[in-house]
Amino acid sequence: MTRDDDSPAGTSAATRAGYVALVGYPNAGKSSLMNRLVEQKLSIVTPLAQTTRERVLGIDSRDGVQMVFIDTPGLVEPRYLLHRAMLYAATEVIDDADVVLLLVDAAAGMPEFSPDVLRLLTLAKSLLVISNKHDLAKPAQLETVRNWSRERFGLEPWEVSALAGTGIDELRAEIARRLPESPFLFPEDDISSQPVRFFVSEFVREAAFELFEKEVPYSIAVKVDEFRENSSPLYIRATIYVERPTQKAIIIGQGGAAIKRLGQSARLKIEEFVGGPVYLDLWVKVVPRWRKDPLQLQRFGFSVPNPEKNA
Ligand SMILES: Nc1nc2c(ncn2[C@@H]2O[C@H](COP(=O)(O)OP(=O)(O)OP(=O)(O)O)[C@@H](O)[C@H]2O)c(=O)[nH]1
Ligand SMILES: [Mg+2]
Repeated sequence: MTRDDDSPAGTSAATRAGYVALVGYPNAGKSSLMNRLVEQKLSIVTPLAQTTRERVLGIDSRDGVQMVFIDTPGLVEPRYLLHRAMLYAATEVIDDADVVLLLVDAAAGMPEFSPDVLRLLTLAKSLLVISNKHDLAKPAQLETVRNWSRERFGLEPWEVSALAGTGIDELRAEIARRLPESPFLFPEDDISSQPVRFFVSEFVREAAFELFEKEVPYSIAVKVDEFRENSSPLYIRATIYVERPTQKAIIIGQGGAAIKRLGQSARLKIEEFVGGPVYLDLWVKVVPRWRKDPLQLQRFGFSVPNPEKNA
């Protein structure tokens, strides 16, 4: 996938490039910060925790520096197999990243990471603690994050607001300084390595988070079944999987009213992303307990660690 402007980005001798992981508790603002850093709505954002379930890759190439951001699911205490897959997706990148951004929601309590996660973080090649939601946090809360960051990691946190956009340019410059000299890892016009159909399914999930309550959005997985690239409007057929017939009934609504609203909302998000008209054909199917089923999770594209131990 490529970006539609053609900003000049140097690919000459002294370019820098590398992977930058965004990790932290659910709801800390990881996806918001990545969208800010790449200046594009790539990763879905909602007020609810555990929105991001898989890694989302966003690429920013400018001024001879290519940053390949990896947004991750929150570092959760796993309660079922989907959580284990999410935690795996988040921790696996810490090891490989050139720079790890550890996000903390400064307006909330300090995170308590498991010893395994803490060890991974302290072994990161280059770690930055990011105190996010600066706009929301009280001075005493910001001080708490500073003390926490000094005690745990011996680091001064970077104070930013992903929502207001403050501190972002300074942070980007600091990340650039920490990346190794390297040729670009992706073509400089690319904004992600993930296919458009991945982002389509994410925008359907984001719309579902905005329309439905309680466990319903968490019970949803979305798979694009058909994507007619050359049609106009762009034709997309997708299936929404839920765990129970009652959830299916909620998503469809009285006389199909709810799924119509969901389709309209998701279509607008997808149209903004692809920059053209879209025909979105949504279907709903029940797959009992898919969040606990290793085969289903793999079918939906999750990497499941040791599935036989968790069935
Ligand atoms: N006030 C304020 N809100 C923010 C800021 N950054 C993010 N938020 C809000 O915090 C909520 C969570 O943001 P996300 O970007 O989805 O957080 P996340 O860490 O990706 O969450 P998960 O994917 O669930 O782990 C959303 O309602 C955001 O609008 C910030 O700097 N200030
Ligand atoms: Mg997220």
